[in-house]
Amino acid sequence: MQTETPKTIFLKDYEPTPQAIRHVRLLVDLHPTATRIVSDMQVEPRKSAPMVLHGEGLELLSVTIDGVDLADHRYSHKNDLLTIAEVPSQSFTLRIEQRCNPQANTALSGLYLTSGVYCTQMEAQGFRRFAFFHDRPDVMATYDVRIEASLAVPVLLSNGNHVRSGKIVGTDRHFAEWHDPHPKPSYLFALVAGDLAAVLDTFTTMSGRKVALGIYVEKGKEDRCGWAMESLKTSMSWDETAFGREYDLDVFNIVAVSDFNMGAMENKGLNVFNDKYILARPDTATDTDHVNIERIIAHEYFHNWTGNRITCRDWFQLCLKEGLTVFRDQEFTSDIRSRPVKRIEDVRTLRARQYPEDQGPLAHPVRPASYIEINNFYTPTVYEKGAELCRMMQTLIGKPAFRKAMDLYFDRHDGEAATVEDFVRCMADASGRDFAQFFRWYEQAGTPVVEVKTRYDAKTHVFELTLAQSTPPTPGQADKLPQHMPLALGLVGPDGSDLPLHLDGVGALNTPLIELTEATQVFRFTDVAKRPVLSLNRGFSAPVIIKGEARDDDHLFLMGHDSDGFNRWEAAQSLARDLFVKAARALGDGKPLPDAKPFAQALGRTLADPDADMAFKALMLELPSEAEVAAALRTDVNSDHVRNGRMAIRAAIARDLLPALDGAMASTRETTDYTPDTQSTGRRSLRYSALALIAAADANRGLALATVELAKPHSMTAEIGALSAVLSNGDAAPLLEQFLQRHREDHLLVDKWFMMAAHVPLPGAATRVEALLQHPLFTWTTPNRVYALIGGLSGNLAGFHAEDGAGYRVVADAIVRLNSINPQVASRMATGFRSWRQFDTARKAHAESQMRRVLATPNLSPDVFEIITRTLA
Ligand code: 0A1
Ligand code: ZN
Repeated sequence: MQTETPKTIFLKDYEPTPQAIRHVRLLVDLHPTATRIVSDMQVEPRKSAPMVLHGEGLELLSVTIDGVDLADHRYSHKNDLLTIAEVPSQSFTLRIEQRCNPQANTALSGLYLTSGVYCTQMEAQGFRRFAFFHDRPDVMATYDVRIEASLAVPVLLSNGNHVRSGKIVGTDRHFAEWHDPHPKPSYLFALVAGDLAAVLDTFTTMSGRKVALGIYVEKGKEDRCGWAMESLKTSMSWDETAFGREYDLDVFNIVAVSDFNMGAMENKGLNVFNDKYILARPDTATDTDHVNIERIIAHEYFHNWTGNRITCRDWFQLCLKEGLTVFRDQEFTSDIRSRPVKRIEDVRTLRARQYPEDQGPLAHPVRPASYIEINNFYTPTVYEKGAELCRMMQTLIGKPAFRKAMDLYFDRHDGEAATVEDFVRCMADASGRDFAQFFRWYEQAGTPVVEVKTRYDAKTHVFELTLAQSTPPTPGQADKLPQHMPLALGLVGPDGSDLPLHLDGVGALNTPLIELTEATQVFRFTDVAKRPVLSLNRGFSAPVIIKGEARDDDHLFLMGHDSDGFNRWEAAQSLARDLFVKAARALGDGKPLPDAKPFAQALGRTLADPDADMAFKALMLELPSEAEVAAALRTDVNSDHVRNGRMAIRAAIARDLLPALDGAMASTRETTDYTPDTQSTGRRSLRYSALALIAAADANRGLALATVELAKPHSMTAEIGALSAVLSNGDAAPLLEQFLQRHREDHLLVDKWFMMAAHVPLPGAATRVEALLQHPLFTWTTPNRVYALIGGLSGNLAGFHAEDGAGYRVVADAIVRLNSINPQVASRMATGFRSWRQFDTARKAHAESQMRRVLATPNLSPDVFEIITRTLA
């Protein structure tokens, strides 16, 4: 049982530290179990007050001020704080000597050892597990670092520019020194040391400076770094063109490690990556992996300006760097790949990850007002919804003004720890627009709902659009104020073309956009010659839920005719979601399933459309997920009905489409060598979406086709595509086993195997996962493996939400186990419970009792405590 309730931190309590730390000199003497760190800090008092430094799990060896050792009574060390009661009133040097144990660090926060490599992860609050410090983002210092290590650890890296290295005479040790001239917060500090291979390259910046690029990986993996290196160079030149941002050090290094809690980390000049987002070869990584690598390399690189040069004043401002950097990486992918496809994919991610958060017990504003454990706030809301807010501001002021606002932001705040207010003020100042109401998006949680009513008067040719917005209550926020929403729209005429937009009181709309600011607002369009079909929220211009009166035939019409590709896809999604919802209800009520024929026919027309590209067709074939269907049902959900209903409708659609699907398979045969370009990626995604539907229509044919693909796979995309297509077929088990035997030496492919095994949509998933926990290749200390197997189970709707509660029990057991190994991983697994209240009474009771069991665990981490208490509240 939790002995003390962990402390809540509030945004309103922000205060700067009484002392600034301007420069840090570090000596890091590496040893697997006892690394000694001597830090010399140049301290500048701001006012007279004790100096209280963070420090967690550290052995304190000595404290010195200006060369004088402090006697014990002049400082106290308790509750992870080091308090020096009296410090000089003028600038002074504080030297602290401390020790930590990298080998024992399974939490992977601070300095840890992974496969013989020393590695740090300091965000958000890992630096305090390495050295006593004002471990918060508004304390920015320049750093000089000297690393000493055994000669068996040849590569010694830190942030900034390399100064010198050499042997330490008379020992079997050596050193390297690094200097980072850019002031940075402690969370951006990094150190890596190990016997690593380097892949080197260079990049010349727009002003002609040559930057040395290095990717460091486990020896033998050098041939898997080409794509990451190419992506890095593409990112560097894109940021110059799109945002005028140039790189600012002589070196840019990336290290790939296999034990990492998150995807990657933007440490200044020394990014550290989960190796799943670096290593790629056509036969080891799928198209999705390639695109993710490109995207995440870009994301971390873009942080150099949005996050590093301008950082966050406090952790409540996390979206300032994360939302903005996601927005920037989304724009990057849109520019170098396909903008419409990227938009659809981003909205799918938002709906799959952020909407369930925003509509459940873990809902929080993009800028939260309080937290217990900041690591719990690296969420889809902060990242993905945060990016949507940047996008809406760009939509409201237009691209040129947005670029001006960004330039102003970089000019005004370079070298500072800024706030969301600072950022939005730049938007307002550069555009002359008022963002006061818009700011509510940062402070109000929940997904707004916009109810649509339309009326067409054939006599006056007026089309009247009434929009009513509301945001449901979320934890701690019962009442919501209206938001400021940009809504792109079109009125589609009977021939499928967009009609001109004349808005009453405004005139012709140059940009097809309206702004909803009131709770209810009426927009009257004049000179509308024929009854149009409304296409609202084009391009998903606002992250809301549109509830309309639109009829199925309007959706079918838009699916075939909307000039906005996003809304063609959206219309198809709505129709399919509706069918799945009706099917789940029908199974509950013992009624016949709805007729999917009209939808299947419309989908057939899309497949036959010579103007639609293959990636778009593939997206049209990806029907809404079980989780989306459960969310649409809202309460009393029976996950078996959701799965079975969806499967039955999908099979019916697929049967109607069989000739078209065969055609898609025939036209997407692999003929050339693998390249991860947009066209080839689109072709392969169509191929494996088609194969999955063929398998849904005819299990044996699907299995036969997959077997052929797998006999001599063309690429990892083909292997994973073929295997995923037949997972629901019990007879596919040998194919899955064959995949493991082929790839058991490759840890990233073993992760894929665990994930697929957890996703098998057949009854008994929890029991199978429980058995796999005993598999010789399963390990609790590697986050990727846990995310694959345990995360895989919570992503398996009917498996996790099984009626007998077995799914909840297996995940709860895992959380308890992980709590003492790695609290961040444990709490991420705990978020799997976030939608528990949507389910029926029996399931809810099981979920609740498992969460209560977790809550009663001795020494429960604040991470898990916070997630479970909020989920149960
Ligand atoms: N800032 C990184 C993600 C990251 C966040 C937290 C971490 O440890 C708790 C690690 C990495 C990014 O946005 O890529
Ligand atoms: Zn980030």
